[in-house]
Amino acid sequence: HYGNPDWFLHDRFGLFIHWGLYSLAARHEWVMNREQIHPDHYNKYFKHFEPDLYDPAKWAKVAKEAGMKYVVVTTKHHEGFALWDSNYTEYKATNTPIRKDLLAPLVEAFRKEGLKIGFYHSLIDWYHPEFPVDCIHPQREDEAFKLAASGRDMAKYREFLHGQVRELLTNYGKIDYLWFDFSYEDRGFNGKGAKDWQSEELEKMIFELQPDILLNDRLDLGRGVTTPEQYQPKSNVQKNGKPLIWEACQTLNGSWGYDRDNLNWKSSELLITMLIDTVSKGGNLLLNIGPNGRGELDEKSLTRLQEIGEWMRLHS
Ligand code: FUL
Repeated sequence: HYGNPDWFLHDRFGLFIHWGLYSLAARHEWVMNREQIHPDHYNKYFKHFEPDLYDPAKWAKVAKEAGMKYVVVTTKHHEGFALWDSNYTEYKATNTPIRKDLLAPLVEAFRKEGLKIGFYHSLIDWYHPEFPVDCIHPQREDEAFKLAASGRDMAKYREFLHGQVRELLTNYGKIDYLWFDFSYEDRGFNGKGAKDWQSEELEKMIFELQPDILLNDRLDLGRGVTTPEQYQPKSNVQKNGKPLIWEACQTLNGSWGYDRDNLNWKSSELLITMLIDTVSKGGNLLLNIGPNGRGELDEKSLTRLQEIGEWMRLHS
């Protein structure tokens, strides 16, 4: 049940990309939740999503030059918007003003630079009409919304979830890594875990479609790559005395999605120290960028990736 981790353990350093409608809002990928924005209002980002400066070949080149060996891109984040031309929804890139599948050219560009391909996929969906309102849903305090949503059927949502995963693992060639996000059974009202996603069945389908694929640990099955988020573990990561495969997931400034007014940028020196720290403890580093709503990488991200690349070259 574990895919083949050999390349992953060898490669050690990957690029995480958070890119979606929230990039246009420009203040964190949880903006819909944090500001409890109603889907009808959030819709403006969908109507105006037109990343005219999108150039995945440039992103791939920047990653390659930084010494990164794989990419993990958000196919769909919690907001529910699909970056690809999914048959299961109208809420997708091909129906925004850009009118293109944005995932296909990205996969192609990164493959061309020799990087392995990973898909981030949100188990959570704040747009889908059958996803029950729960403790972390943006409309959790909206009584009228909750009443209208009371008949929502998780089984129907699950069909959609499994269907979209099937599409992603069928239409884009060999996918090396699937990064699900996330389970929260213990977080309160209607919290969700393996039985809600039917994780066992989902995992079975995934390995049928992509026998060598690697999975992270967020399907709530107690296996897969362990993914500590925004902290550096104290030592190598273990379970019952046995070392685990793990990946430190880190941001450049505390936000995963593009956050225009953020002032918390880590220095290149700190990021390099984090890379060394991670690898010295037997882990991988998955370092994130948040391109903006026009598909551009801001100067601060670019400089940091370039400086990491300079250090990598100096130290072979
Ligand atoms: C979390 C998500 O909720 C964040 O938005 C982000 O995608 C991070 C990598 O995983 O659990």
